Amino acid sequence: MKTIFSTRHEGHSGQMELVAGKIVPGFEKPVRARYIRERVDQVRLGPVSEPDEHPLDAARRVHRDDYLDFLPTVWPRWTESGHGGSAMPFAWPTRGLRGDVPPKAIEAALGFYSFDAGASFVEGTWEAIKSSYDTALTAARLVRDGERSAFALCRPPGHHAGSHFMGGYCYINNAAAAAQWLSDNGAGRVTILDIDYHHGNGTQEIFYSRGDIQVINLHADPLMEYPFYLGHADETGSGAGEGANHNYPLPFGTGWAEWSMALEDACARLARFSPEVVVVSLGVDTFEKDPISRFRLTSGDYPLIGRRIAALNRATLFVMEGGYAVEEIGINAVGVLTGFEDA
Ligand code: OKP
Ligand code: ZN
Repeated sequence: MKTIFSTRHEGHSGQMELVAGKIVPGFEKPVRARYIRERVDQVRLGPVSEPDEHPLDAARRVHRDDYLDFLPTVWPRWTESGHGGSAMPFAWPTRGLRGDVPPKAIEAALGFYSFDAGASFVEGTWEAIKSSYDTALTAARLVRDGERSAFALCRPPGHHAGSHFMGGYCYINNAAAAAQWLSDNGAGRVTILDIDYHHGNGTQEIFYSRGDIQVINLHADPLMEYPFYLGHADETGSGAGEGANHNYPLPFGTGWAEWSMALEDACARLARFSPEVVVVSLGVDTFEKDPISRFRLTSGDYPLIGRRIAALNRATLFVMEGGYAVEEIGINAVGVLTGFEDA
């Protein structure tokens, strides 16, 4: 399997995040991608190459223009306003406020285009966002051109980013843009199978009323876990998308026995939809030692996931999402891919 990877993510570093009342260094840090890259070499998964630059056209198919135009302006405007540290929102146009008037002040515009304080900016953030998007699109093209599979080693992740909002370490929704690009370039029906620990609320929002792109999510129950406000079992799509969205909310402590049963049901649903391409939002924060998550998958489980996905027998694009146990992140993420290859 070919891997697409760029070191241009590294400038997105040292950004801060708010955890339980304290501002702390972000869990989503450069070493995550570096360790996965190293593991790809260790197990000789296949060649690793740099992404090509892609225009934002595919991103514009899944995000609003004003949102995409906003992202590269954040850091320059933040510094021009005399601010340092990390650019981070603190006020949101929620119930009872106006959500239709974009504020001019950068501190406020950040809140207008986000749903939480979890997607902050430093100087290198836009370059990292763009390289992550380029990585997804370049790997998508490999699949379009006939590869059975490809690995987009994206950082930052994307699945919490919606049509006009960032959040949860995510800015551009890489998997959504890749799925849309594949669909626009001959793939027809596409399924996004999101196996990250957290619900992919952005991906769900983007495709919720569409019947051509199926979205399936396995994740911690939003009654207890981030992102809290989406990801329930009764969210099945709307209009033309009715029946094309499916959520598997699972309790804290879920291990392989229960998780793999949900995956089995998800795979049956996927097979009934019969997509030409599967885009896997690959998070390995389901791992027992993940510092921010509460599932109990073990390193030995990840190759089994890959094997099950391979049995779907469809062209498959893996797009990296979460995973914060950095010591084992390479073993776990690449374990899915070797499991797929060995099947
Ligand atoms: C991104 B992805 C930690 C707070 C959680 C946001 C988590 C974003 C996860 N105590 N903050 O889905 O892996
Ligand atoms: Zn996650």
